[in-house]
Amino acid sequence: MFPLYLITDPALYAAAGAIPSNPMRDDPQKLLLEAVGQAMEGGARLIQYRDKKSPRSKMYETARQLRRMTAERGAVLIINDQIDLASAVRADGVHLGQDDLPLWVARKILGNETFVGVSTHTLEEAVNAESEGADYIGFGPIFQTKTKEDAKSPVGIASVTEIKQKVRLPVYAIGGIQLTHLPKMITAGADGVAVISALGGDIRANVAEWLETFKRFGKLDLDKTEERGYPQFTKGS
Ligand code: TZP
Ligand code: MG
Repeated sequence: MFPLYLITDPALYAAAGAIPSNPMRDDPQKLLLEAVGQAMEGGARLIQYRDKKSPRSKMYETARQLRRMTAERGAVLIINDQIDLASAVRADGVHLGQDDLPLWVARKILGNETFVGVSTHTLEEAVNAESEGADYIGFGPIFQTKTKEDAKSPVGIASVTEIKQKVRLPVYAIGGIQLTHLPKMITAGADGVAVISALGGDIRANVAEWLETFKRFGKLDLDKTEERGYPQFTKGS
């Protein structure tokens, strides 16, 4: 799977929203779509739509737009929490927390061709996610994060290695991750990182820089990826 997993929390586009002359300033949905557009221009191809506050009717419209934009770029769209929304917009996947509907329900509704990811905080949760048939896990928070209100205590980088010794699923490290952490994250065994705030600001340039770093560490062959039309997104690869 693609090593950079971008999540659309407001912390991603806070900088754009703070510019008084920005005409989109008071419209979070527009800021979000603009941010994702810039991210994809920078090379992002794995996007999670995460929105904890908007009414579901608004979310549906935003998710539809994201589906259109991601499809145009051959990017993967994952919907956070909401299985029905993922189904409604034909997203590529859904991401479930420990308190969301059980994984088997997502499978029943979305089928086997749709990605189902699970947030995990412990080895036990990671092992369970694998045995229940998850396609990947998010694991963290690795470091302290201000982005998630109810974030649990940081687990540290070493726990990524522990998880990778016991679980074969792709592991996305999440929580407080900065560009400078990438080499250590990769060495620890993370298959990728899920990031919000550290990609904010000049999102296009930041994404491009993160991807270059992945490339340098052998985690992404941008040329080949482009040529092959992102085959790593097929399930089971
Ligand atoms: N889940 C665990 S930590 C986190 C989520 C959604 C927030 C990650 O955001 P940031 O800004 O990259 O720390
Ligand atoms: Mg969740």
